[in-house]
Amino acid sequence: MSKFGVLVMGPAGAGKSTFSSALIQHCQTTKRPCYYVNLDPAAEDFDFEPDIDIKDLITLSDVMEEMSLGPNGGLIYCFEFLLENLDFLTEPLDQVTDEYLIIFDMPGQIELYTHVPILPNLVKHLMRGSLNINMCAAYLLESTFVVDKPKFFAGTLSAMSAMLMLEMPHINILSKMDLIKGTVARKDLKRFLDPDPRLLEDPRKPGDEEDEEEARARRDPDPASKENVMGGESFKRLNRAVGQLIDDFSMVSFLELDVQDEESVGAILSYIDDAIQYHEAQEPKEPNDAVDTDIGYD
Ligand SMILES: Nc1nc2c(ncn2[C@@H]2O[C@H](COP(=O)(O)OP(=O)(O)O)[C@@H](O)[C@H]2O)c(=O)[nH]1
Ligand SMILES: [Mg+2]
Repeated sequence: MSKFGVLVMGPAGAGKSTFSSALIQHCQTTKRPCYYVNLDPAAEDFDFEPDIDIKDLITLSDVMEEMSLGPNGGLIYCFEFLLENLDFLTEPLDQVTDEYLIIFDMPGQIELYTHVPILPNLVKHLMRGSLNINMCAAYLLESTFVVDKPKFFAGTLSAMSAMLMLEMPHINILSKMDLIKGTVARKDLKRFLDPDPRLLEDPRKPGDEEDEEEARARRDPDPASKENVMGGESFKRLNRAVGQLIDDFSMVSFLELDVQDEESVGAILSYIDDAIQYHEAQEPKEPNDAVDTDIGYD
């Protein structure tokens, strides 16, 4: 029997827990059972009580205090501890049947998604071990990043790094769309949803007047000053190369999410379902065939 799940990832504050709650709410409305796993050892408040909470195994505050670690080192320690105690996840998840959508709500420390092999090992255990969960990654990035292009591209690179590292079906989501509604024109937004590598380049055409930053750079000959570094030709070349890299892979595009909008949540869930092939695995059921278990949300 297969199981089905989604790994909700992304930087701190991107809206992962809010999206997880919206998914649970949507599943309840559509009478679909789901199972909520909190893997953020620092998360305190939940709209829905987790079925599994990593804090019952280990908490970030205890680790930071007892091991004298900071929040990033502490988080890595928590995940290393989880990997040594995988029964904590395996035993309860073993009971979850194929009707359920298992939602893993992840922490936001970027280290987890970029250069340590902890997450790939965890994913391998969940997907390829005895649990055999069909999983998809949902990587959230805040839509407000589109007003700060370097920030947006940095976020896009971290999404890409997670994609390459995890080797699992992956969708990218631009969250908190309500915050930019009416402030960013549709055609400008399109260049972010399907990132345009030229976005990072200087938008001015030759012959345009120099802007304030460039004028400052010209007046200040210090090669190490921020303006000179940011406005320099090599920095522009680097930006161009980053844009080109994202374009060459042509793997990164974003879906829009407005958690307040039931339709938007439902649309994202359809993409997740396609990626994990949820519907193909469901037996045709009688309309009143309720799921007969007492776990999770149904
Ligand atoms: N306006 C707006 N705020 C949001 C949205 N999603 C999350 N937030 C807020 O962003 C903050 C971080 O959200 P949270 O879900 O805890 O982020 P996480 O750290 O990625 O789990 C909270 O204050 C949320 O209320 C959204 O869609 N719109
Ligand atoms: Mg959270």
